[in-house]
Amino acid sequence: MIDVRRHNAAFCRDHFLHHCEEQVRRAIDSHDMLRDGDRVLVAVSGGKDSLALWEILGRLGYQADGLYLGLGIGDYSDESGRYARAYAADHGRTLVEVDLAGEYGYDIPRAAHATHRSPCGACGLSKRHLFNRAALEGGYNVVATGHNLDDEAAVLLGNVLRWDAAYLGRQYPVLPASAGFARKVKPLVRLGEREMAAYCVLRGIDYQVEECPMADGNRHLGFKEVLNALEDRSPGTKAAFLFGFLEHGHDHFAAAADVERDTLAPCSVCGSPTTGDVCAFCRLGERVAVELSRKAE
Ligand code: Q46
Ligand code: ZN
Repeated sequence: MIDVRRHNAAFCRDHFLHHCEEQVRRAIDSHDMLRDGDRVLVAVSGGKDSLALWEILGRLGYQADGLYLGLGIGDYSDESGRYARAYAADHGRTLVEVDLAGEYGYDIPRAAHATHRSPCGACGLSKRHLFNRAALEGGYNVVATGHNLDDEAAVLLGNVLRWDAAYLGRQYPVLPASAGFARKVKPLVRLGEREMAAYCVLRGIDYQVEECPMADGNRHLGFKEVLNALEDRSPGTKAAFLFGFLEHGHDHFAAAADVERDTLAPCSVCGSPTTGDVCAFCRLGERVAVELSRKAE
């Protein structure tokens, strides 16, 4: 059915499905991501990675509910929400929903416009904040996201090109819980994008195939292209880059992330941990509100 060049292997349907589930099990075990009794909230976008993750966690016997964030990115968001809801309904799973516009008065296109930031900047910080908040408020102690090997290698390349020590210190498949933060885990780090798409197709999971229309300014797409070109010439490069860093490089940067964590204090508006007085999410909301009221005058 499918070859995976970095493993120098070709799989039939059943062995491929087993391979994917086994890679997730190994990622969870080797990084001690999940334990008995954990309440897991899976960040579900309606795309292949998050739906495959939700499916595999269920098959591995973990209790995991989904969280869908309505980002308000036009038809793309409407359709993504439909895939997430359909999966939950068909599989009898609980999907928690948070709607950015309904609950905070703005969506991602408006936030990007009002703040003159790239949509992905506003979107990324909103997602991180709202996933964590929804987990804590819902009594979940773990947030699981569908970041795969390609995503993580691309983020690593970006962080290395800037030698961003604090980001490198935080780039790890599991971030332990700390004051105001649920544990964060990335159980798909051992699986590539193409494997996740194939997994969904073979399991009959319908997912949002369209890319987000606001992804144009997303730097990670460029990093992915570069890594794909390298991978094409020399299969296994991406995995060697990421896993080499996790094994040999990450520890050297962990102290930089610790220093940053030690400076965190509750946001004066929402109480989430932040390095400033008001957290980035609340500042974003304030700027959008000011801009929208200015326009209304
Ligand atoms: S949803 Fe948001 Fe992504 Fe769209 S605006 Fe960018 S970050 S590309 S994963
Ligand atoms: Zn805040």
